[in-house]
Amino acid sequence: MISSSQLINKLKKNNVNFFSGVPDSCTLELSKIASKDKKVENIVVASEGLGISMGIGYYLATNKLPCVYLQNSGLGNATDPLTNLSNKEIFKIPLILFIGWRGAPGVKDEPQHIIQGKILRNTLSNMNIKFENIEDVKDLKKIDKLIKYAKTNLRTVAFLIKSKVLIQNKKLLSLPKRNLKRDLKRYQVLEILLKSLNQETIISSVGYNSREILQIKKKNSINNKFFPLIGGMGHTSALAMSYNHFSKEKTICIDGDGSFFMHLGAFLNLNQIKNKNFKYLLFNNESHESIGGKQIDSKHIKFKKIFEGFGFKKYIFSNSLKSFKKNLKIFLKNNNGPIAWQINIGKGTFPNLIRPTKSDLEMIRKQFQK
Ligand SMILES: Cc1ncc(C[n+]2csc(CCOP(=O)(O)OP(=O)(O)O)c2C)c(N)n1
Repeated sequence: MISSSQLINKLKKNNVNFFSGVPDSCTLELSKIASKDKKVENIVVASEGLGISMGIGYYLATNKLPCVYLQNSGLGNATDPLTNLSNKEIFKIPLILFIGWRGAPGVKDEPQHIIQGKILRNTLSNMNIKFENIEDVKDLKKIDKLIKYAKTNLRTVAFLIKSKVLIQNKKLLSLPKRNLKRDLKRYQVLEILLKSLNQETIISSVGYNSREILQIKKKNSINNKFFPLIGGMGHTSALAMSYNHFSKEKTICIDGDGSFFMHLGAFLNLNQIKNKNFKYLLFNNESHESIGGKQIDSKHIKFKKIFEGFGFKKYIFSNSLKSFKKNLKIFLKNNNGPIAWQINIGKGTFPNLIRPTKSDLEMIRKQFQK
């Protein structure tokens, strides 16, 4: 195990002062300490490919090595700029990658991480990216060596970080204060919403919302059709729009703000879908709560303008239980959509929140198309 301060000090000694990426449970501590450390800059981006682009921009401007962190599930998002832009065959831009290694062989993990975990090392080798596994303080030496290689050869290199390798720094735990002031909780809202449904189909995103829905459905025997995107972060809206278009069923798409921003371009096609019974519900907690609460810097964003700009016919907003209950009727009854509902929530989930098992997923899949 390594502390995030040991890691960032090692990187700073190698003159790495810029960080960017999408944090995950394995790399979160690096992102947190990089935000806290006044001597470095950290930009949390919406998608992993954008982290690579930020890194390339930084290198072009400063000639210094950038550090980009991501989970292996986000490597697909980063592949294009890594292979078609920064690669040694093209512009030879060296980047330091820290990749959260979920589903590493021999480590018990959730079903959605197994394949990516297994193929990660081969994928990196095929991309001509040298890598090292970092598990312990003694591995810090590998960082010096590989960074030297990156600098000399203008090559991207990667460090793989499994779950729980970076020790939690208790001082860096809390979410931003403004989130803590919000009373409304996602699970409160979901409990009322699910009990008020008629025949609506629910499609939900990576993060806490899908797990909470599964828990509420199990506890209350709610049988509405339900498809949780336990992988494919950011793809919820496109998948739900397509399902709504082809099935014509009343469809409620439930998304976290991290997932919403990751592939916001999905709403380009809202106009082609033209379904009046497409309902989009955004849980905005200004954070990636389910991976430890890293802040999403979105306080300045005008969500209403985004939704209206993309062509949603109606936008509603709630930040209290009272306004949630009032808007619930409008949301469910609306037949002249698409309608978007932004709900600002505070942090917090069920104690002992369940994680879907392989048999849950098989059951969900069967029930969805029966
Ligand atoms: C492509 C990809 N990148 C990163 C992750 C790691 N990850 C899982 S959930 C999550 C945060 C999701 O944030 P949000 O949608 O706001 O939901 P919340 O965590 O707040 O419930 C992240 C970054 C992932 N699963 N897939």
